[in-house]
Amino acid sequence: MEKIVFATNNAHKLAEIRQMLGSRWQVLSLAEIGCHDDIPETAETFEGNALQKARWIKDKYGYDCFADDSGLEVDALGGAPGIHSARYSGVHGDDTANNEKLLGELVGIADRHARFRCCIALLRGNDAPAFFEGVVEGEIIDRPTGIAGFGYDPLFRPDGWECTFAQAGADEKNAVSHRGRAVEKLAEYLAAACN
Ligand code: ITT
Repeated sequence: MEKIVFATNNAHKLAEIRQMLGSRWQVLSLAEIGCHDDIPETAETFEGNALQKARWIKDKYGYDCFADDSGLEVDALGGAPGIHSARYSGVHGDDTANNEKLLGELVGIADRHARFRCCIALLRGNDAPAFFEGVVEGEIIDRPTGIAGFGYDPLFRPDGWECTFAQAGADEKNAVSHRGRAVEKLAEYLAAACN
């Protein structure tokens, strides 16, 4: 099985990606390649940040690699938190505080429309970088509901669903999610590139 590194420090993302790609690819974590770096994310776009993370690993460790930069875009907030989703409340990765801040910003606002966006950047061999994007539209509900998933999942109800991502099973989420859609494109690309 071909090995590829997924450049993330987010254990939830790693679990989702392995569930989706694990039967076809040996997805290595950063810990498994001995990387404990705080990888910089200083770009202004999802694409730029995804490429920055993948480039860090490829240049420093030499592995074929992909990275995911993702986040929530809320229309009534002009697309915030966007690329700042992981640290919206000021503390990186504090999901509870991020959700509280989001609900606070939306008090009294009727338009709850939002989307998750995921951009994957792939660096393979000496090829130019390849990018894969996935989006899922939905709305922000009034209070956190459900305990599965991570991040803003307890507040996000996809269009056409009765429940949030945090009330769904992993397979159900992956089938429609921003990450699931981007990974589907990545998997197709890798399958074609390896034939
Ligand atoms: P890495 O950079 O190490 O991959 P990270 O969590 O910092 O991990 P991002 O910079 O891409 O990753 O920020 C993504 C944030 O967007 C994440 O922390 C959540 O707050 C939110 N997010 C992304 N995908 C999500 C999902 O599927 N469900 C809920 N929230 C999500």
